[in-house]
Amino acid sequence: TQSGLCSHPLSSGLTGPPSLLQQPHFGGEVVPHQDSTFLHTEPLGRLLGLWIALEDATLENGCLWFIPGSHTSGLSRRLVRTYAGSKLDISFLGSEPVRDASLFVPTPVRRGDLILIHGEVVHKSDQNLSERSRHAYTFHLMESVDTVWSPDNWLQPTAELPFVPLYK
Ligand SMILES: O=C(O)CCC(=O)C(=O)O
Repeated sequence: TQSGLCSHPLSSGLTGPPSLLQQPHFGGEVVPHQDSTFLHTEPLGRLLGLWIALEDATLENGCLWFIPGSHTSGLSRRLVRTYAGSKLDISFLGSEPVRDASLFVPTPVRRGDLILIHGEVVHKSDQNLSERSRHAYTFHLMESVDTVWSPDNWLQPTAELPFVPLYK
């Protein structure tokens, strides 16, 4: 098998570092989502997120929350490229259902811990209202054998920024 590396939809831009910061007091929440909404593959099930805590992530400073088993319920929506004439834009196909808040299970971790995120599992993080920052480093792997990286994904590999094969 072969895996490829791609950057993260929630990172600070196409070329920005895939580091996620929840700043103290006003770190923004990350609303419930599935990563395959942003990084779609055909078939699904080929995407794995790696989320490495650079600082302790707690209930107070914005740890991740997951709905157990939600990776088996399909994909709610997709973010796709759209064109108005030659102008490139993005829009959602489908919509994120309102999720029962009681289904989410918190995943507090210590600095250095790694969380593996299935591409279809529903997850979120709450606003950081604490005194402590919460840095994480995240990126995604795709199993590339017999997988199509959807051509209408917002993120496309280029000659300058290709997806890096990890092994052959
Ligand atoms: O770090 C966060 O607060 C959210 C991260 C996330 O949703 C992701 O890595 O898919």
